[in-house]
Amino acid sequence: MKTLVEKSVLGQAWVLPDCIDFGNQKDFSDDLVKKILTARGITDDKDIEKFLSPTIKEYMPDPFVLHDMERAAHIISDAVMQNKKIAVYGDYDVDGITSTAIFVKFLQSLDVDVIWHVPMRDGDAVDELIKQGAQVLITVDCGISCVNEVEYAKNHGMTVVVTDHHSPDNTLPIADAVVNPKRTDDTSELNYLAGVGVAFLTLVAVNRELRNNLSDDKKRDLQSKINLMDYLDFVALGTICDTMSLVGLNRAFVSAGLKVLDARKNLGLRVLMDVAGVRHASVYVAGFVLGPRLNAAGRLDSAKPALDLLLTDNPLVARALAEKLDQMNKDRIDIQNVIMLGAVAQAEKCCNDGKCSLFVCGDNWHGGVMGIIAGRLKDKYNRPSCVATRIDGVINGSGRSVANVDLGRIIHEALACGIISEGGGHAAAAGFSLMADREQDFTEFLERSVAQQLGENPIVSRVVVDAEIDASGANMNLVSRLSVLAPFGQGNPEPELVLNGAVLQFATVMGNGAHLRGAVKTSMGTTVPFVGFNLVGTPVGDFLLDDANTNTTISMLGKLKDNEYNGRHTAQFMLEDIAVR
Ligand SMILES: [Mn+2]
Repeated sequence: MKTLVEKSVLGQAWVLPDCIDFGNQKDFSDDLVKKILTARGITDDKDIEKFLSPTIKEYMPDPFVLHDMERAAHIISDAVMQNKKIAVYGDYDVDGITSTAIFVKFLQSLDVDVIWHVPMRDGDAVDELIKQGAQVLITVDCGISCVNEVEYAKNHGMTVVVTDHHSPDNTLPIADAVVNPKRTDDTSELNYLAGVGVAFLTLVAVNRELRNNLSDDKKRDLQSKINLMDYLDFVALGTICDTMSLVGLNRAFVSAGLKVLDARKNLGLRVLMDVAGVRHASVYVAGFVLGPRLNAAGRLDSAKPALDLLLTDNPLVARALAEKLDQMNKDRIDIQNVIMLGAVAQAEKCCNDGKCSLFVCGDNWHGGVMGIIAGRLKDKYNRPSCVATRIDGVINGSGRSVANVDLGRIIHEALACGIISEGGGHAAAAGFSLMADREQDFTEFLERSVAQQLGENPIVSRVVVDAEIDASGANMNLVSRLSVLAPFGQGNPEPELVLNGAVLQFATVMGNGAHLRGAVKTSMGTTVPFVGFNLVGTPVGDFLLDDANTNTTISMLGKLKDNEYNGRHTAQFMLEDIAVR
């Protein structure tokens, strides 16, 4: 890594992978894309070519590479052929409900007697499914750690197929088939899939099995009408909202799925897009417009209305559900904003006390927004942040961490020494619960552990830049050159650029007063317009809005976007930070 800027105006370090060096070149060669990919670890010419054409055809594996898939496909297709009653059991987030939806849709199109269940935030319901006479239980996006529930279902005569993508514990559930790419004995190398990706591959396997074995004319006829590609909008949605890395098969799912979403084939999603006021599908729309609305119900109460929306074919019902979810999302934002005020006040105090970790806790805060708030605090204060709610003597919370602190490890250690009563997670995110009288112990343990992991390294946020170029290169030509890297998202971020030699022309506050826009002049005499969201009130905003800085030469960090206005396309820079060099 080469350090471009040690300390930007926002106090960040800007670093560049060694293999990219465009310096102040005004016209960079065609291998810009190749260099960016190389820096991101895609080095082989063949892999680069494959990356640049993320088609299902190119990426689709044989689903039977997944451990236990053969058994799962057998059980499910047999159940279909023998007209058994099947229950689908999902989770309450977007990944869980999209997984449930594709399974239910598939089975319904085959005239199977299918029932489904998504949990409330608290509570379980295998019993309910048994009472309703289900003979086969299929779990999607969950089940791997439900050892007791699976055993219970088995003891009551059910055949159980678990499909999941969560890391297994030491003991696998005693299901008849357990499809999970994170099983230690799974060799598929598909452990980056979302729950819905695993569910989709299971359907591909079941579909193939049915095609080979169906004898009943009617069912064969029904099966022939199923086009699994129509489900890819759900697969894309679940994959994006579960923040899976958009690499490999996920990249293909998302590319193809966004096209299905854009074709507005699913009634529920189409109406939800209308209610939210968006026309076109994108990773952003899936992750930040549809996702929060579909998640809102599960966060506040039960995911049922969201799942109902995905499954309905009644336009009036769809409209009512979409409006309900939209309202629930507004309620969620209100709840979140109130809690955020309290959380920020506590966090400021931690920072003033010189702490390198944040633990904030409130009485009866809504548990459904703890993770979101922890993420916000982490971004705002650049410290590992835990946010928790205290209800009836018990504290439940979520944490989010910065790049150089493994929070999951800390939570596991806290569990091992009995400070917390439950907990788990990975480096960047974790969940935990403890008795209220251990709050002080946990706060101290967290601070000590974070300090230990940081050692001598102070917390400096570091931005990895994809390319440094002369500002004159920031034009539509570059936008279209970089667009071959899309779809962008988790694991495949939009290229982060540094524009050098930009001479500030003007900057002005826009919108509600939080954002600003302006323009710079380049060495070639061209102008590059920029916008900066939430920069007013930051050191960058102060610098740009100060008239004394007009005509200063700056380096700008951000992303170059296509800005369409009245049918005209121009390159616009989304400014995030600046440096004066
Ligand atoms: Mn999931």
